[in-house]
Amino acid sequence: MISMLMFPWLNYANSAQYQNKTALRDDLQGEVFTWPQLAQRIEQTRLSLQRQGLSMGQGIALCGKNSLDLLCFYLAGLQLGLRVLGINPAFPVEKINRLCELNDISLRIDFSSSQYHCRRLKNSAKDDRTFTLTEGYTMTLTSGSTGLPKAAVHSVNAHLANAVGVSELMRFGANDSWLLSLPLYHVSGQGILWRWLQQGGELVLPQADFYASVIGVSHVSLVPTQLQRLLSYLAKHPNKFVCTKHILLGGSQIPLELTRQANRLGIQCYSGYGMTEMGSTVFAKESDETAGVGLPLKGREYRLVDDEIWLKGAGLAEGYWIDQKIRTLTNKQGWFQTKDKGQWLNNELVLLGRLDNMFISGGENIQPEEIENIIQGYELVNQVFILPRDDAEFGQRPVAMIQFNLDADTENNFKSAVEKLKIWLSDKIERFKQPVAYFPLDVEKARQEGTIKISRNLLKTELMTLL
Ligand code: 4YB
Repeated sequence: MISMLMFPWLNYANSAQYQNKTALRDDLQGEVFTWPQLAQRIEQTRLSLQRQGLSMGQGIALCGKNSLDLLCFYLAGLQLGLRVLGINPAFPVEKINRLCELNDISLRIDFSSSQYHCRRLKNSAKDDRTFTLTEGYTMTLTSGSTGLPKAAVHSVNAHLANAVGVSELMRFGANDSWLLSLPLYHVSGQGILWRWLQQGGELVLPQADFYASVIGVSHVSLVPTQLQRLLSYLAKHPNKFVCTKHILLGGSQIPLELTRQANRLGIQCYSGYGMTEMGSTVFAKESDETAGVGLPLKGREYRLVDDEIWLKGAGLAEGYWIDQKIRTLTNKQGWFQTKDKGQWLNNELVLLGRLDNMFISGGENIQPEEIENIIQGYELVNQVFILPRDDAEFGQRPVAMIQFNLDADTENNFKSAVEKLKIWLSDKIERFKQPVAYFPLDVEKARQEGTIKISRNLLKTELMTLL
């Protein structure tokens, strides 16, 4: 029997203090729910899953963008002791089917904006296997660079433990609201949900005009490109009232210029570093004038071993789901090796890039993120990626894919911006690190629908067509 104490929404629904308190505001549908109303809705979903014959240890896949229905299935599934896997609905059907097979999913639920559709999957009919699990788990697909992503398996307690440190740093409490601004099939969306549940605050599902919702809550999580868009939105609507007090950033390098601009508007930004396997944020600080990510949050531990960041503590997954079992993701000493390169500088962690992005040019190591960070400092640059291009003499050489901040992004403008950038860059990094060619980057095209970051592998494929 699973202890009900694990599920905060049941506690709030039964507590006198929370009877009339808003738990959730769905700005898309224009609905508001108190804790008892929300708990009732989750209970109905739990009963419908139970009627479908699902029991402890079995898997369900939720395939859709964020919605109240999807959120209820996520929580009801956990309450029933199921494994709950989120899938990006923009994935090709073949990939979705394969992921359901590999993760032993018995029921797939597809969500559209107004309804959902349940589909029993083949393996479930003869599936009496009990997976010898004793509680519900979330399964979150990692953003593995090649092949099919693995699912990291988290217990409810791991998510709740992760939530504590972030809420503490960002002063998020029962009287605050956090926008569900990132997808629940990604760990960044789940991080928001567990902070909300852990603190008993208010969760807001955004309206169609996303940035109007962003400025209507106290707390928001954004990836850096979304912050950039928020700043353009605010520049276009200077008279709008901005409630937003705290913005958590993460997922990729956070340009200082962005956090400076937001801070000038009275919005406190937080520079965070996290990942799927650790249940979202691990390090974070109030953004300041240095590019680091501060100290580990409460309950997390780190080590730097040969420049690689090793982590453990609050939020660590139980393991990956492989061959019908949870298999550990830590090394022999009990640490998760991140493949992120880091340095301890002036009492904080500074991220230097992914170890697996490094390449060799004429015998010298090139870490693409080092070059990107320097180029990002040039005021006309919106976003830049450095990729290796094969070269007969050097093995590989760096080339840049770049998006400038140009009013009219014509070919001529691009060429002249590159010429100016080359002059600016010439005394900022070693010769062998300077890109040997520049190509325009179309951020919208490069971003796979529904993913929160741009995939370097897709950019490499795109680059091949440009060479
Ligand atoms: C970074 C990085 C950084 C990650 N600089 N590389 O709640 C949050 O923490 C949150 C808030 C806003 C936006 C995103 C988040 C996240 O959860 C992000 C978590 C994430 O990106 N997970 S991931 O598994 O998809 O990728 C993890 C990898 O991303 C890390 O191993 C790093 O390589 C990279 N990364 N934060 C530079 N600040």
